Amino acid sequence: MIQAVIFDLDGVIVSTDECHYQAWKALADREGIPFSRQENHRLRGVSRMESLAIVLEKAKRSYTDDEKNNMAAYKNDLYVSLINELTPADLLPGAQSAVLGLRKMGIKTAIGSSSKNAPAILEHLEITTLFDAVADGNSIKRSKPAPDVFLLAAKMLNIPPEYCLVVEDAEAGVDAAINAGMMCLGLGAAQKHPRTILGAKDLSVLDLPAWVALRNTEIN
Ligand code: B16
Ligand code: MG
Repeated sequence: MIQAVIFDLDGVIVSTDECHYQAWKALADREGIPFSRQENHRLRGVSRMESLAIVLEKAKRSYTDDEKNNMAAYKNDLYVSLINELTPADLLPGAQSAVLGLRKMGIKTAIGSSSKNAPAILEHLEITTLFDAVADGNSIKRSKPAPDVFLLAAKMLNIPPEYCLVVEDAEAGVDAAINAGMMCLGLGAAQKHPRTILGAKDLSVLDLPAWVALRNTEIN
């Protein structure tokens, strides 16, 4: 039985990839470190400081903790100025109708995101009230692929992990869902991940509420 669906935010509900890329790229350029869109893919679903460590892999020198904290703050200031421009028009295809359809069926909905900016992003998209719980980077110590953010979402919803379906677009996120003992739907780059129960390009090519309803009928 699926009683709750936990949505990753970046790459599932909204694409903030380009905003992350522009902000990391500005930092990398300032420091004279090579950084490409391809490398940016490795940052999907991982925390801010872990992302910085990946950006610094190609740096010519090592940095102190103070310097690293300053660099992360510089990147985040730029990123926040970019996400401040988000509007409901930036919702990814099919995302909002999937959430609304599930809620109509009585399925609980939550966000499980590594981002500390998740609450602000939801506000800009005007969808905060569509979720029964928001678990994000502000409330966890270990980010994906650790299961923490999804386990926290399940706890906030009061639903056991085995009754939760996670929707994810990143390898680290699929691994986090499986590590949490949950089912996982893989989107985009994660659609062919071998540990997903189902894969799709995005939420517009799949009737998620209908799929959940059918699966729950089969299980009963
Ligand atoms: P912040 P998700 C993740 O969001 C992003 O995919 C990842 O690129 C980012 O580094 C991470 O949030 C932390 O974001 O710097 O805003 O705290 O995919 O888990 O929704
Ligand atoms: Mg993501």
